Amino acid sequence: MKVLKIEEIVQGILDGNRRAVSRGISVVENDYDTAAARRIIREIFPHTGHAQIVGITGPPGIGKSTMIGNLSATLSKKGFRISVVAIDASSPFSGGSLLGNRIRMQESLSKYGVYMRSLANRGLNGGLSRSVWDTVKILDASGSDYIIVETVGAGQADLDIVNLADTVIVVLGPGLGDEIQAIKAGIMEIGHVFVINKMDRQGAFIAMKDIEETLAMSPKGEWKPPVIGVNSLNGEGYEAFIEKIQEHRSFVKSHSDLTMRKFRTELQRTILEELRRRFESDISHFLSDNEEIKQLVRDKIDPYSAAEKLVKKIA
Ligand SMILES: Nc1nc2c(ncn2[C@@H]2O[C@H](COP(=O)(O)OP(=O)(O)O)[C@@H](O)[C@H]2O)c(=O)[nH]1
Ligand SMILES: [Mg+2]
Repeated sequence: MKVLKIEEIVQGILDGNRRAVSRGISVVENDYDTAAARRIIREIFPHTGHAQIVGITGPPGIGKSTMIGNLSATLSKKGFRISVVAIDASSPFSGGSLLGNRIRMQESLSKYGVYMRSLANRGLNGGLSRSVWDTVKILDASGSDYIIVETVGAGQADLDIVNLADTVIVVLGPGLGDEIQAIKAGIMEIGHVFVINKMDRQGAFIAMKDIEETLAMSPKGEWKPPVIGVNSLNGEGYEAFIEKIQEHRSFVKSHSDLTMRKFRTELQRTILEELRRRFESDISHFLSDNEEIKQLVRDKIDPYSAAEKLVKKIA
């Protein structure tokens, strides 16, 4: 197979060519050629902004992957182009699902032409890594209408999804036991649509009521997060669910300050990463052989005071 040149990758992405999309994602995922990765993003960026980025988060086993199978099939049937990104999973259909179930899901994805990609997450401080942001841009420029991102269901990466996604779906359900309070702690503030999955199971209505009550006590913004009950095994509740996703898209589109805020957050991260990259080698070089440092040690100057003194010389 011929190796694609950067300009072929860029053109292929804009044409919606899957091989070019996959190559492009591999370039931004691996750090071996930063210049190439940056060039791809620079050239495709003017063609981004169409897709709705939908983040799906919730505890492991709650049914996120099953849900994505249903969502992407339903949206595809309506004529939309769907891409799926699974963070930190060898497949988005690993976890609790049975093998047969997993194979059926993948079949339905390929039947409807859904593009699927798994990414390892190596973000600083446990947040989502830069490659996730870049991957979403590539999928956006390639003509996706919806980009569905499934997070791991534990920790910082799940909260960071609010910075990446236009619409955050928080999935909860019956049977979470006492853990529910810990799970809710971080996640309640980031959801735009709350979905109670497994409505066929006992305790689903209680779970739904619990979430509604928690939301009723939360501070109110202009968007009131709805709570929808679904059964992902038979598709019950999905029409109402998809309606809410589309409603939230219209809400975001009519509030340009939200887009601005997202851009500002991304810019701030990019600047911090750039500064870190730039100063890291300078600092270790500066510290490696420095008479002044030896003196600081001899004088028993504490690291805070020493750093304050030295920062002025490096930066
Ligand atoms: N009873 C019931 N089981 C479900 C439902 N949705 C998903 N499951 C099952 O829950 C298990 C975990 O699903 P999965 O999608 O892998 O969860 P994830 O870890 O959140 O991605 C699988 O065995 C699914 O078949 C539902 O609505 N009702
Ligand atoms: Mg999963």
